[in-house]
Amino acid sequence: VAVLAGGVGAARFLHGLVRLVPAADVTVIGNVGDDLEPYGLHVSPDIDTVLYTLAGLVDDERGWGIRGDSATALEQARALGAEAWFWLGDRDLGMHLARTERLRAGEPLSAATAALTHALGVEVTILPATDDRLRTMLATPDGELDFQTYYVRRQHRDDVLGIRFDGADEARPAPGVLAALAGADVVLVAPSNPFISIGPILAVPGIREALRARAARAVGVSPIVAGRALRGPAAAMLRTLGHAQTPVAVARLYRDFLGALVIDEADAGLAAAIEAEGVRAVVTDAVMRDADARRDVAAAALAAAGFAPVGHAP
Ligand code: FO1
Repeated sequence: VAVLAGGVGAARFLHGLVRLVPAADVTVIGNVGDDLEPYGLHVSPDIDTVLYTLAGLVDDERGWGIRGDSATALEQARALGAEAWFWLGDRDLGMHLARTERLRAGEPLSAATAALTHALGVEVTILPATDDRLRTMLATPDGELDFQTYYVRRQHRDDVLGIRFDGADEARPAPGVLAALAGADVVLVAPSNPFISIGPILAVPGIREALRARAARAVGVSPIVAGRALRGPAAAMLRTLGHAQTPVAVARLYRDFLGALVIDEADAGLAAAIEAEGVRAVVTDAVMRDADARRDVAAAALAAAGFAPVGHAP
């Protein structure tokens, strides 16, 4: 099973999926468009969110970072006059030190990610969409902002008028990405923001083409329920970018490679409009309230792909 994944929503979905499918049979293709280099350290927030969630380390309330982490280093930096608007816990900082050391030694991001995944005892394969530099840039009324300035520093309050993926044209899929997409029995698109989480993955030349080339079309899970995003600015972005704030817009954004879209019962009335886009609509309770709900949403996506889970560990 190959899964296109952003941050928190995707991580929770994957947490449900690995209760149904052996972790070793799952390959995540992760977003690197929100990566940043504070203090010269390479931070891959979406990949770390997936990693920490699957390792059982994540701070469940926030959805990112490590549960119970202290921030002594950051507080000291602030005391010494650093701005430090991007919150980095001490243990999380250790992750970025370990990653950056590998990158400085010449390892590609995919190799560093594999080593860190293994070190945390996570059996899922996590592939960054690309090893090359790709950064999400947002056009706003105040000018163009890099992703974390928009998202964290300015609390995603700016209207997003356009999106650009800096470096995407020259980026190549990381080793294993195209093979995973071609060879998977099932490709799933996690309930992530289509513009800023899945968009940067699809912007890597060759990835969208590989999805289109599959005989068994991908199955997505809508991140939009009842006109709202499960989390983050997806609904507002749909509006400011000229789309309806509904799963119909999600179906339209993915229609060239998507076979089915899992939507929430609250949106059952939109099924016909989704099917008019050429995408089958599968209605379920799609809100991941707790661990069982994560598993049930993953089960609905697998079933929509015609794949019966093997009844893995509870
Ligand atoms: N999100 C915030 O809202 N504020 C932060 O200071 C912040 C720090 C941070 C550090 C490491 C990490 O892995 C994630 C972090 N996030 C933070 C979350 C992250 O910026 C976003 O959730 C994703 O990039 C969007 O998918």
